[in-house]
Amino acid sequence: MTERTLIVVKPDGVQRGLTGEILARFEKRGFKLVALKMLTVSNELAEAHYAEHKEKPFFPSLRDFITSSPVVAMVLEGQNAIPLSRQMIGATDPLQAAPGSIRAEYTLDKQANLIHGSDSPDAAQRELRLWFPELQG
Ligand code: IDP
Ligand code: MG
Repeated sequence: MTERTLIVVKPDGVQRGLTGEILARFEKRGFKLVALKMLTVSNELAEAHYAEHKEKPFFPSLRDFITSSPVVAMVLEGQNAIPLSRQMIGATDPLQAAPGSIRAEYTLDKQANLIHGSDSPDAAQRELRLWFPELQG
């Protein structure tokens, strides 16, 4: 099934110069790049995007992190794009991130973990509306 997913290279990934490398992994895998933009996340977008985490103890720190400097957001398309990209990204817990996954290759931090990817079709639809309203229609 062809799916679209939202991928965001977080501030740490952009600052460390890993945007191209991360995008290249998805391109080489066979995903189609549908849209791409660099932006600084507002508090409003951070709170809407991470609404499910609003009550978590780490939320204030997460909001400060994601709004701290520019990110690169992209829409990727491909067969099973949502679960496949999550597999390529690796688990949130650094100790659980599969060897070879993006997080396992480039980070050991649970918060500054380089990349966001939608985790379900519902999340992808919600996040794509939020980040790329210009694509809807
Ligand atoms: P995900 O990005 O793998 O889907 P989520 O559990 O949805 O992980 O959490 C969203 C983001 O919040 C994570 O990618 C990470 O940046 C941050 N985060 C999650 N759990 C923690 C934590 O326990 N401490 C600090 N930051 C966290
Ligand atoms: Mg998540």
